[in-house]
Amino acid sequence: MNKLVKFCAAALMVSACGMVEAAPAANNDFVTVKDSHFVRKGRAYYIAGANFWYGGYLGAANSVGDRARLMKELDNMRALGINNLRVLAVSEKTEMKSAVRPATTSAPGQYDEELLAGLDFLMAEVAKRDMTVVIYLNNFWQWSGGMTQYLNWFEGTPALDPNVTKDYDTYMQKTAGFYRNAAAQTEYRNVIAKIVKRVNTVTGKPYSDDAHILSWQLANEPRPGNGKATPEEKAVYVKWIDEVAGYIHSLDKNHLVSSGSEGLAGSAHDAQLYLDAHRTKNIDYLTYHLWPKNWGWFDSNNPSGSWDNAIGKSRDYLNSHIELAKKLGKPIVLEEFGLDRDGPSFSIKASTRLRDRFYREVFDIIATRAGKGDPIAGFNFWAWGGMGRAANADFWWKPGNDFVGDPPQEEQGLYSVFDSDVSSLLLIKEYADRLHAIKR
Ligand code: IFL
Repeated sequence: MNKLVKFCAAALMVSACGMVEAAPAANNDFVTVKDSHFVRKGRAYYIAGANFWYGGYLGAANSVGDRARLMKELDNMRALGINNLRVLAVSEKTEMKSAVRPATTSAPGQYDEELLAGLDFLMAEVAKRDMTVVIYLNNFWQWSGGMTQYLNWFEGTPALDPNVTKDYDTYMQKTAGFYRNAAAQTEYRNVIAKIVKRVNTVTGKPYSDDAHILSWQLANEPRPGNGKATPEEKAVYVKWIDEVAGYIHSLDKNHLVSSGSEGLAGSAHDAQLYLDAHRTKNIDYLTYHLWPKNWGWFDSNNPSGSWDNAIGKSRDYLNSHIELAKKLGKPIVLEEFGLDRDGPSFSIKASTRLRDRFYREVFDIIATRAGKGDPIAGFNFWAWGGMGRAANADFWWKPGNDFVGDPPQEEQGLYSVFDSDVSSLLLIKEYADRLHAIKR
């Protein structure tokens, strides 16, 4: 407890001292890519980031949001050295139970301006703390409505909730139909234009002039289909990434554009496909995600029996993607990874020994390779739970409950890092400091 109090006091001091007011962006305030690395304000820029999908929701002025909490979360993250957030921009209203509600888009062309202003508030507060944000504009998964909901609108097919059907292969194969549906693509581009060309209602600044946006991201974890995607499906996916990224660049010359891909695990384990999808000049850097338990490498009911396998495969995954980035001469960001609490348990009272061990392995590879000059630009752990707490005995989110790092398709507490997880927070701070100290 003593350690926690000391940590929090130190954290608050750093955040209070470090606050800066939003100022007009100078040209070199934008994150750019030079020689396979990020540069900002004339210096190497490494990301020690968090996933914070609900940041815009917390920013809403109505009862959906909690601005006081949002400001405290940002202060606490900044005090840990977290300098980047990965945030959801929009959500689509759906009947699916495991999706967040309310949604920013209630039907094609109908947008909830009050909720969208939450993203404005978030961006205004991020600017005061000089952090940067990756903003994703769609979701391959159902927890924000996403591509399956677009298909419901424009194809009339039911939005598929794989939490209910339990059939992920069919879900992925059908959801990839989104890339081929012309009407869905038109509405998706309308939404992109609405966000990218938006003028922040809090600061009065156009988003396209906001140097605190690191990149626009096409979607969370877009996949070409399932593990058996056909050559045609792969070609459609590559073309979609190129064209949508090009469209975003045509609207906004200042910001980077990224895909949101998981890497090989989200590319039917086809390295050529992953390279082809990220080769285009319209994609400025590569992304990848690492999920040992989701991918069956780690069994949290048999941690000692599966640990070596999980860590061996994770190391290979981390390193091999850095080699792929080298081939394309672009930076790469590990923008999601996580492991569950000991037990396994969703309870905030459960220890996080295994997670911390896993985080250290991941951080160590990233910091070591970044230190050597390899094109790994940093990480976003999944996900910041902060002050949020699960309200229900079964850990499932219901409207009105706190938002945490785990979206509503998973139990709250599965992968979230809470503000009471002192050992994890200290670890994040240790490696954030290491990354920020790298000079080039
Ligand atoms: O919550 C999940 C999220 O949809 C994602 N990737 C994996 C997370 C944890 O399962 O993008």
